[in-house]
Amino acid sequence: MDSARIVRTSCRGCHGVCQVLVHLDAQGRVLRIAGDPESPTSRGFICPKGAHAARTLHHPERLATPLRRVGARGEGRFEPVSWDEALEIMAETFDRVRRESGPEFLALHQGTGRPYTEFTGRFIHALGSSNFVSPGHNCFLPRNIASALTVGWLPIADIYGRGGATPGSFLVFGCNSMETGAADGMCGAMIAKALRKARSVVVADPRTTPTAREADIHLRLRPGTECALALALLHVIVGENLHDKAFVEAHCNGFPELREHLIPLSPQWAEPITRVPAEAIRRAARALAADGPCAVLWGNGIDTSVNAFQTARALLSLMAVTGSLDVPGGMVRWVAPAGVRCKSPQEDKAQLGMQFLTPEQKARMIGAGRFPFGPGCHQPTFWEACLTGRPYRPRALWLVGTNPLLTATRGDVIEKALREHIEFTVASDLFLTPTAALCDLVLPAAHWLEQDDVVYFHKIWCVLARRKTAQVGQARDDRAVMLHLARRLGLHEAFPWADWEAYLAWLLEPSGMSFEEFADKGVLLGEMRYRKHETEGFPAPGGKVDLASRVLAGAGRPALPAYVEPPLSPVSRPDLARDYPLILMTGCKVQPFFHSEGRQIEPLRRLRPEPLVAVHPEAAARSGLSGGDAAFVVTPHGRARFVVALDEGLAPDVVSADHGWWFPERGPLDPGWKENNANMLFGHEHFDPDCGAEPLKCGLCRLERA
Ligand SMILES: Nc1nc2c(c(=O)[nH]1)N[C@H]1C(S)=C(S)[C@@H](COP(=O)(O)OP(=O)(O)OC[C@H]3O[C@@H](n4cnc5c(=O)[nH]c(N)nc54)[C@H](O)[C@@H]3O)O[C@H]1N2
Ligand SMILES: Nc1nc2c(c(=O)[nH]1)N[C@H]1C(S)=C(S)[C@@H](COP(=O)(O)OP(=O)(O)OC[C@H]3O[C@@H](n4cnc5c(=O)[nH]c(N)nc54)[C@H](O)[C@@H]3O)O[C@H]1N2
Ligand code: SF4
Ligand SMILES: [Mo]
Repeated sequence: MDSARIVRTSCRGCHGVCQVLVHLDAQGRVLRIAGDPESPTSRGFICPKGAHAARTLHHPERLATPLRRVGARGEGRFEPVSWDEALEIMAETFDRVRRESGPEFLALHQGTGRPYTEFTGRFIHALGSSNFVSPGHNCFLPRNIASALTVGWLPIADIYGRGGATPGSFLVFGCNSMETGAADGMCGAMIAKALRKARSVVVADPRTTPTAREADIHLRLRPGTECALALALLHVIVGENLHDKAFVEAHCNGFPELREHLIPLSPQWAEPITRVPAEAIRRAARALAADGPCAVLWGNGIDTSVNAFQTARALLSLMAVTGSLDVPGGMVRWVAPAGVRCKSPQEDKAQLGMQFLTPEQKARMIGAGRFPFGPGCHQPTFWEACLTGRPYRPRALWLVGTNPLLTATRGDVIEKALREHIEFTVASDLFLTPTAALCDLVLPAAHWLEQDDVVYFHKIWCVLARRKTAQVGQARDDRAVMLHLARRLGLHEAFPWADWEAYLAWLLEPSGMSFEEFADKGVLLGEMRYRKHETEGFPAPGGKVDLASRVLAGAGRPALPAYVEPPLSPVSRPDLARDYPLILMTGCKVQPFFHSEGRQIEPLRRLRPEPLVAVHPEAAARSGLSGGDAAFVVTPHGRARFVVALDEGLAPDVVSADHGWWFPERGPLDPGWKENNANMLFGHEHFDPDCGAEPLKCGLCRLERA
């Protein structure tokens, strides 16, 4: 297999930072994709999603042209149209809705953070609508917003140790990217490497993940009680005087209040709540403090909870009092490479184009004010409004890279809204997903192998180059489409760039590099500096780490992190627990798939052929089930079918079900998206009061033989 050419680029099969080598034949077809051993961010690592990316690129069912619906909604009949026609329809409709009803009747709903995020918020905000919808309330953004309010920037585990030291202790708290590949801009393999060097590794996870199995201490908590655990860890660190006094004195506001607040929140208090022995909490806290600087790896395990925001605040306090913020081997603040217009996380608001909204337009957002620290328009509130028309019903919706029938809760509400209630719907995707199949217009999006890009989305370590190596059909980069539409709709101030190439050139302009020169370099690293607070302070309210937050208090929320029992638990709802005795976690990520993606990619599907529910053998036996049996997971909201996978690493009353399942092989008319849909097992009743997160990893259920 001689390759004619090897292109160095970076993968976007997930949120990772893996640099890869794409081997092409003389005709320019992809022969093989391998990890790049010289990459400072991934050091040769590649996961199956990256290695098989060309299967997605060339998949026979990939969308190749824009499609316009010709039959009734959901009938699956489409005809190809040209890009010119598709863009004309969109521009005309968006303009008409904006003039007739007002810009808020336009909405944009994106999926997880992907390259399009650079323009999605900016586009809809520049139009004058604040209805920018995403899964961000359940993912990453609560941690981001809590960080901005507490520290002023997003702390990142210093796993590369660019200051000469990797973390001495790790607290892995509801994060499993070491197994799944990558998340939040961190390469799982590089984290695993740093974990092996640490003196102490503490894993807080209800499942016995491979990382938990190898950890020094595994705190196998009851799902949804992580805030209580974090507070008890803090209680020990502060109560036993293990905290960094000099740092706290110089750089924190509200420490005396925090100390006072923690007095009753002892390991003995936390033990019956979390089911973690008090002694294990004490040992963990002492190890984290003694072996620090302490790096925290946090993830969806804390996001998908009604305590998401408060847990993030508690963990930020832990980073602060252990003196781990912005020290080598601690939780560091990114230094962007000089000469590239890649903005820092603090400038996200500007990047999202918030400045283009008037206060009145902000107030017209669906669900405005419902969650004081929620990111953008709250996804479940948005879909309910589409159904009920309260406070109003959007008329035109653009779905960019999202499959909410499967990845959001209440797919039934979303289906009805798309079928019956929204006048004009557009989906941009690589495939005709169950969601796209209900839309009026479908746009073929470019795969990462089809993109030239300056990659800085997560703003963590580096800026990477992505190089276009292929073009299939008429697929287009989402951002090029947005640029084009923005110009047609007169959004020149927000989108001054003539085209995508002009935008990339603008990003690189201060460096004096052309895109080609940049792509040849492949990666730019900033000049890392630590302890920036010693000269600059912390850009949080009050100029120091804000342990007792007046901003939260001002919003009527607890100034100090507080634990709340999950709304659907054996403790809060013993009445329900009689019929639904098991605790349900959903959507722990698996390596072969990215949410609802990848089911049609044969080598990935072989790694996980069917939707699984992990069950402790005792619980399985009590429900009359064995491994490999088909079972329904039943909640008060619905039932979904899974195959039982026995797992002794779980507590006997905890089960964990896959999310995102549909069966592309059955065709677009009946891809089976309702049968195994973990997200239809939840209602729209329970949310984190700060950020609107949903308790997707702590519900109640029972198992029934299917
Ligand atoms: N292969 C692959 N990689 C991905 C993704 C994917 O779908 N597939 N998705 C990407 C996205 S969008 C994201 S946001 C990230 C998410 O990546 P992670 O943050 O790693 O998210 P999860 O795998 O959902 O959950 C992490 C861990 O939290 C644990 N957990 C569950 N409930 C609790 C709890 O109550 N308390 C605590 N402490 N822990 C709990 C779970 O058992 C799990 O091991 O991954 C990204 N990377
Ligand atoms: N029960 C449960 N549900 C969850 C979670 C959980 O833990 N439990 N996790 C949640 C999390 S963390 C997230 S982030 C959401 C993710 O929710 P989504 O982002 O909706 O999920 P995906 O299935 O990854 O992506 C949707 C579509 O994007 C398309 N796509 C991929 N790349 C591109 C691109 O560059 N452009 C365009 N236009 N399309 C593209 C894919 O083909 C796919 O059909 O799911 C959430 N859902
Ligand atoms: S971990 Fe993510 S970025 Fe890395 S190879 Fe896999 S899919 Fe690509
Ligand atoms: Mo996510």
